[in-house]
Amino acid sequence: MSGRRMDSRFHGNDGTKRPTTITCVHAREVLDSRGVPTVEVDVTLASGARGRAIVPSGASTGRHEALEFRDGNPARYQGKGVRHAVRHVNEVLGPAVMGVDAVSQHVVDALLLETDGTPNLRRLGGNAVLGISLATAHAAAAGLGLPLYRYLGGSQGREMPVPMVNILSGGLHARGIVDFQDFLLIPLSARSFSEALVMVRNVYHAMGEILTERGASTLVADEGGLAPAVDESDAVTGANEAAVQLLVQAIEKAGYRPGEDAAIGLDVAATHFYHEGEYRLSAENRTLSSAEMVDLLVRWVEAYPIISIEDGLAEDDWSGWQQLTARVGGRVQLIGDDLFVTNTQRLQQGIERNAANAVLVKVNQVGTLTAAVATLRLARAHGYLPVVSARSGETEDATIADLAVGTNAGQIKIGSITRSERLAKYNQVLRIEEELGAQGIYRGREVFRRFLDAR
Ligand code: 2PG
Ligand code: MG
Repeated sequence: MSGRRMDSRFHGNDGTKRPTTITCVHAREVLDSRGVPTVEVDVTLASGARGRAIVPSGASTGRHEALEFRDGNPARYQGKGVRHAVRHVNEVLGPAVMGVDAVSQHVVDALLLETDGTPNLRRLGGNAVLGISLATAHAAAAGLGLPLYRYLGGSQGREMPVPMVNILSGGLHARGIVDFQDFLLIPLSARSFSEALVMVRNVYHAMGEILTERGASTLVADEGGLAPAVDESDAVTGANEAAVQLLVQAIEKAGYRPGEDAAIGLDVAATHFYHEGEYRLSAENRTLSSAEMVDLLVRWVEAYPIISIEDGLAEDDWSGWQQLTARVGGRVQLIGDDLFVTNTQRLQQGIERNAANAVLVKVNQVGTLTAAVATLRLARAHGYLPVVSARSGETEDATIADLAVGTNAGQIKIGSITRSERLAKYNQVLRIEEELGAQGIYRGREVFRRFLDAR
């Protein structure tokens, strides 16, 4: 081991064993909500305190994300095993952080990045790196006897996020019935997180009734959203717009005023139907240019109570993003997911080019907690709104609930309100809400004030 590494390892530390010194790092292969292997890591400290984290996994991934290391052996989990990533934790990355003080998250994360040595973590795997990074934070919090949100945010971290919740699912999460991926409910009039969940549940239930009345399926997709075959004949312009109309109906049926009590968010996830410079809407059998895609979204913003659009354009269609931002960025939250991949450099490019005005924060896109928080801070410093997000492949790990509260992110996107890998996070926010009581805050519609005032 190099002298330089020894220095950075004990940075801010006298080299002696503290109660919060990392003494054991152990990974294993477990399964996620799609039955796909993923990495679970346990980090143990000198005091015996332990932290555990399980790494999530996306389906609609961005090209610029940290690499997820998969075994590639077709005889086992169709090549998706993570035994190599587990070995990288147990034999390479774990030893690299052994003896480091777990409360020095940035030191641990810097060592992990340095040990991998590649920009997108392709050598040892973003999944291996992230497992240690998150488990270290859990261990440090446990070692100090603090809840994770408090460890991450101190006494200032106390804002319950507004949930944006998947009601209807399409795209890669629902086998392509509609092209757009998420049709989300954003409760505006709720006064607390728990009240917001009541609204979500009422709308979800109303949607189920509408679909049942129509004889449509109420089966759910990867994130628990309803995934009916939308009847194209219902809509002026096709299946994707029909889904938006259905969501407006469900809001009304639940007794809420669309745009007042609850608004609509979309995750178009456009990267996944962008081929050779064109947007292919296969559910509608048509192809749009970038300018036509922008026109479609602008028209929808005018016709429907949509206040948030994620990945309305593809990950490298910068000029499309700039056009959309120029036209509706004052009125609508425009979130870069595949566009920014939680990466400060990509976000910096977006800031310089006036592309988007919000960023999705997904820890596994970037590989370390430190890097994800840096992106969140950069966003905030430039007036971009951060939205902490789960992946479509999830587990019982609820780290993002604490992350959202601890960083006062203001918004969280977890999927729908069914399926326990989603509820693990919602329920954790409910626990934190209870624990903080009167100290907790919930801004509700205030989060979207600048967009709502401009409409
Ligand atoms: C997204 C996420 C979560 P995935 O696109 O925002 O909805 O999906 O994890 O498949 O990238
Ligand atoms: Mg997305």
